[in-house]
Amino acid sequence: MTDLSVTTDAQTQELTDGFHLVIDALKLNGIDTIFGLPGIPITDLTRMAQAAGMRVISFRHEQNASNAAAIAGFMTQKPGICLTVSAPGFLNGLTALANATTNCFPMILISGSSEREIVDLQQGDYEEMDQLAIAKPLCKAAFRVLHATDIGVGVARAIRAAVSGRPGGVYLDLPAKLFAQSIDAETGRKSLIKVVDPAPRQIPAQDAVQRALELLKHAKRPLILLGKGAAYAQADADIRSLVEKTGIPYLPMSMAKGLLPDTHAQSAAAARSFVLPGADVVMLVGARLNWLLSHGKGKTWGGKDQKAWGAQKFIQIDISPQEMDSNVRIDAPLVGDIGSCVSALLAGIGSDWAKPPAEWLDAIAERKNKNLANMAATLAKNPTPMNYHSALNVVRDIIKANPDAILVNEGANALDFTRSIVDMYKPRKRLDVGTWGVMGIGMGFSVAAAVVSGQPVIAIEGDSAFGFSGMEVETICRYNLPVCVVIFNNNGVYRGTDINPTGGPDVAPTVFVKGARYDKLMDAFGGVGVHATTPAELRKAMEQAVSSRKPTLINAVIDETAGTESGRITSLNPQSARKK
Ligand SMILES: Cc1ncc(C[n+]2csc(CCOP(=O)(O)OP(=O)(O)O)c2C)c(N)n1
Ligand SMILES: [Mg+2]
Repeated sequence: MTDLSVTTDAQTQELTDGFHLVIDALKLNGIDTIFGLPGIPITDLTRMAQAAGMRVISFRHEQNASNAAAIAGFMTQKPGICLTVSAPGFLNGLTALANATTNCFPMILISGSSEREIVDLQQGDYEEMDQLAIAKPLCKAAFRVLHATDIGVGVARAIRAAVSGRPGGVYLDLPAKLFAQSIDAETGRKSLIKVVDPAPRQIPAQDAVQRALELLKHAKRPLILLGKGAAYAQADADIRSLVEKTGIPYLPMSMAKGLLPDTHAQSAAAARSFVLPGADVVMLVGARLNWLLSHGKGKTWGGKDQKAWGAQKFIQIDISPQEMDSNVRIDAPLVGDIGSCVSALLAGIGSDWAKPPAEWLDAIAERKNKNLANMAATLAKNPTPMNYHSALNVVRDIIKANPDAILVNEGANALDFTRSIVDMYKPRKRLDVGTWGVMGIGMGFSVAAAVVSGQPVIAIEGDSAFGFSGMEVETICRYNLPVCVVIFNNNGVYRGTDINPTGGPDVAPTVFVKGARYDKLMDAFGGVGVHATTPAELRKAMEQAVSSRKPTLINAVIDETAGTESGRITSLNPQSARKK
């Protein structure tokens, strides 16, 4: 606790204030890092937090600070903190707060706000905005603190809301006046709350466990689907045991890659389009049946048309009871925290669990081996110019040699090819665009990943994707973070080949400056910039980046014709019936 003292004639009274109580409340709860961007009314808060021993990581744009807080929350199960100024700073942080909520990442966006009396009468204050009202529909919970004595409760409520149950984003509104409010230090100290058991376990009901086990036991073609909820849970050993003891093939969703090594014999990732329609019982572990899984129906799942359900039965493990039946019937809902659910299943399977029929496993292995062989042949090619495959063959080797490195990934083709080509070996090492497929997470995630883990970070970025947060390469250099950004530069969004059909001087909307040298951006801030046109150059530069831990940006030139519209999700583009 930091105290301020004032001497009056009568006595010396120890005082504290809003600034110090916010810092003390966060520290009391084990929060040691703030991602943010200073300005009125929170500049002094950032200084004082640093003076109080917190790590304060200052960004160039709040969206990136907010994305950093979100992914720090995912990696640590502690709410990541983003601190911004009022109205515009708050709004800049809001997209990532909403994205965090959608992805179930625990974070707290703390924004300073203007004077309530003026805001509420709409009298035109400096950066006037009713931030609480705007944040509410976009996050899991939103709170405002008006009195210094309520800071302890406000921070405690924000922490609980962020991490308990299904995690998500929380907004905490701190008006400017609050920071300077002085109160008696002892009163302040007593008002703080160290949150006990912020994310209580939620034990599944025994009958629900039995129902799930019954279904699984009688399955002829079972499949386990691991989502990023399973990765978040940090129940890695139990999840691996469950998969291995049951012998059931599994598919990892993007951010669940590495929960078991992608090279695991039971991974069915290379036979996805065979196992989804073919399975008779599917157990979802922290994965939702949203668009990323074609809503659990349609042709992907063996349905006869886009809306039709397949023949499979579903077991779903999720902390939120409302998730059940969201898209198709869930035959065995298993509601609880993933760690508790998985350990209850493990206890129930005993030691004489029969492995799935060989017919199913052999059929998967056959598809898988064929697809892996095709992939290996494609990766071995060395075309000029370099394409996604030949470049990713290098990235794949670098991650294999450095399994503790964290892979951040965004783009369209740059995302989809990386996800399918680059194997992950450890949990929570792949961080990407998540549920929304949002661009702009790249540098915020990279900074946070490096700060939180101390491990090298490799960011594979489409050239468009990078542009959303590119200025943070200065942040990476300023904090000297071991981040290697690789830009897959194909001169545009999806491809660099579109032309303006009118023949006018403007280039097509998807096309950027040709042959741009993103590596020079890194030079500007003292990092290492490399221009790579061949896999050999890319390999050398990546190896050096990882071993030197120097901030590095590699401009990897990719064939501008190689990508497809929207990567793998071309079919989501609406089509005009009119002839062009
Ligand atoms: C915030 C946001 N804006 C726009 C989009 C649409 N979008 C999807 S991928 C993408 C960029 C794809 O280009 P690039 O990153 O260069 O990857 P490439 O396919 O060229 O490898 C865009 C703009 C989005 N997903 N999110
Ligand atoms: Mg591109």
